[in-house]
Amino acid sequence: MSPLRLEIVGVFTSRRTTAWAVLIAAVLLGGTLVAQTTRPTGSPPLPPNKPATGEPPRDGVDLMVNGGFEDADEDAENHRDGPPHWQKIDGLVFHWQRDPASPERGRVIRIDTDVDQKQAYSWWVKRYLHDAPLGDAPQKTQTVEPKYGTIAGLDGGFYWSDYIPIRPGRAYRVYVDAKGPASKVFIRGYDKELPLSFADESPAVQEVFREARGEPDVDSKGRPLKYRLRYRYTTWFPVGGSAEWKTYTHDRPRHPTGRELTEDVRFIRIVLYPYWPPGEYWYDNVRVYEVDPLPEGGKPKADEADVEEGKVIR
Ligand SMILES: [Ca+2]
Repeated sequence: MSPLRLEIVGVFTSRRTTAWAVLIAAVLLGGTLVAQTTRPTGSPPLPPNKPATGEPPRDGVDLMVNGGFEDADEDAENHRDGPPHWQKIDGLVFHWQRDPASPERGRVIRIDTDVDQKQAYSWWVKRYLHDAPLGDAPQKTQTVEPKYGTIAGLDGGFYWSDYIPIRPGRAYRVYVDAKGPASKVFIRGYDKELPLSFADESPAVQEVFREARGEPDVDSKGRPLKYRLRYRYTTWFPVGGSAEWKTYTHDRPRHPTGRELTEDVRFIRIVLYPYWPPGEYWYDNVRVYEVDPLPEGGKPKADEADVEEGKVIR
């Protein structure tokens, strides 16, 4: 291995500098794929993928709860300041509001990835570890070009649903209304309902939370503690890329229990995932429908490997 290659690999070992590593690799290799990474799974950069639009079935049963974000959280301590069945919002990166350009939509989710990661992490410790009220959310600081230190360049603006029960042997189709730059929607599968918390699938944020709690970062034998991802199935589809609201879906239904190693998946969560470029991404009407499985189940065709189903991540 050449010294240059070693240097790239070394940079990659730090989770919080993944974007830098991608940038360095892209520059060194003459590539232009800085924005096309799939950071949640640590996958290599992906080629652009054209979002597909489509309308949901008229007679289908929507399995998503509060996918239109109209309900307010009734939990007293949350002061009705967010949509139930979804990740608690922070008022800095994640906003629950109306779209002034489309008031008929009611409440929607706006995710701002043009937020400095350090500012977001500092606020997330207060908001999610110490229950700071939403009203204390800071005004975002001015981000600096080329903005690689933003949520857009590092973590991405992950926004997770709660669990949605699914049935063995069935397939699923997800529809999402989106406006803004292109982004991704992930479908992640679980075999049981593990406790949920903010950023529960984000090792870098968990590392920050652990430090904030004063917990050690090594085990009793001095080995670095690793935060394990918990989902067993993942797939995604592209949405957005328009200044107008559109309804997006995917060409093939997805089969969370269709492969040998993921057949015990019984719950899915939906993840709205905008990242690069830094900016504002809007979402509404997330819908999940059970549909008939394809004869070949979850086995992807070779040319669809970038949206492969049932990828086992542990
Ligand atoms: Ca709505």
